[in-house]
Amino acid sequence: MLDLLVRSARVAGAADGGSGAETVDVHVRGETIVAVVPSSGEPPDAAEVVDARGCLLSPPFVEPHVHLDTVLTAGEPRWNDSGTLWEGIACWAERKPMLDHEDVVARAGEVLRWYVANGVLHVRSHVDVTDPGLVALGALVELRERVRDVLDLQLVAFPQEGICSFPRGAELLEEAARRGVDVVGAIPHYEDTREDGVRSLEIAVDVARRHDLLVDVHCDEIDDEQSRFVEVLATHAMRTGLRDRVTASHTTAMGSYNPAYSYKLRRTLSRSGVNVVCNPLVNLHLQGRFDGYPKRRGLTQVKELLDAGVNVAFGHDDVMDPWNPLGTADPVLVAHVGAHATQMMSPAEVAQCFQMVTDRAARALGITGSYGVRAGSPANFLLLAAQDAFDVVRRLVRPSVVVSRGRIVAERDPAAARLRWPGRDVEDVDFVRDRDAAGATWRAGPSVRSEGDRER
Ligand code: 17E
Ligand code: FE2
Repeated sequence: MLDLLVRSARVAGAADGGSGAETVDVHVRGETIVAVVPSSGEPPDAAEVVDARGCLLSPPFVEPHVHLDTVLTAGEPRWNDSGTLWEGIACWAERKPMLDHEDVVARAGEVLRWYVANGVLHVRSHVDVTDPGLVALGALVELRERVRDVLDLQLVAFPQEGICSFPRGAELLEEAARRGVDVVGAIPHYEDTREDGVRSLEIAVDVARRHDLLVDVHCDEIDDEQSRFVEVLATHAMRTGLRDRVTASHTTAMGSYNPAYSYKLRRTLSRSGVNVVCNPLVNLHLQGRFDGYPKRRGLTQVKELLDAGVNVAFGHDDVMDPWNPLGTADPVLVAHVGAHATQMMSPAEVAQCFQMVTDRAARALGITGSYGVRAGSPANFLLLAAQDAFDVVRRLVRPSVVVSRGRIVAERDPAAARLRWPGRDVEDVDFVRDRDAAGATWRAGPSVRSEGDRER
């Protein structure tokens, strides 16, 4: 007897592109996938049965970069009128003294519920440690435990106002490492001098090595073509052997580097093994704010980095805070906007954008060992009423069913628009472009049946 049986799902990224008629069944016992088998044949009994009706089966979405301590504070105590990173940091510095434990737990907990509803089961959150009381850190360390039965939360000790340029910055970073963060951060482009920026990276890498932690640096998030700390970080990653345990986040100055230096830097990055995280929603909005026209896009070189063999992921960065007043914690929107913003628009590139909020983001977090839909893995997966990854990104398809640790933790009905064209019958419009007859089943979305339950 299984605890959960998923029938007739199509596998994302299968050889047929996830659009063929071959379907699989997923067998779940407890919190673990015990088998993934072709749908032909009589399935075992199960306490709960989901008929996927040909929906796409995918591992969960992964959020590689968000600031949970700042979510839902937009406008408190004032709005970021200029829209710059700098005014955002100033607004946050005014909000920070008002933080208390319950305030942070409530706001971050709310947004984590949004993430789960959107199919995200792995989150890396930065948390500002340039606070003598480390209030947000205490709250998020507690929340990490409270949510563990549904999602994995990684915490980054993020020195928002600098390591060398903030009073006792290095001590606070060390204290955060002792209190149990997973990752150490830095912000070299914000330090007062270039030398302080270089020194801050030495300090962060040293803390990470001594405490056996990962590294994720807000690196060169500025439109200054002379901000060149990524090469320093990548070289540390190479020489210390930390390699893919290191992530360079934002790296927006790469959008302003000249071609000769860009070429050199991409070579350094690909040799170093570091991951790069691009946050298209937020950096499209924050960067270029000091430009007239022509105005820079202010994003890192996503397409070129991928071509150079660098692992790149897409993050959301902010949800309703001083750096982004909008946001619903939605990785599908991030992939959709990311495709436009980085000109990743061929069919293969759009599918790659889906990878950047799933597999590639999992790689950046260093969780590939337990990530993926296969026998022996934790039973964490999604059903998407879509033809394939391209279709998810194009039509902004959100998961119909979210399974975490073998339990259904979120459901949603596939939305349909109803057209009442004069002189015609009323018809549903789902924006699907017909490619195969098999589409008819997945368009209806999955149906869920529990023992003693009626069909929904
Ligand atoms: N802090 C920072 O330095 N950069 C950002 N993009 C955010 C916070 C959101
Ligand atoms: Fe960030």
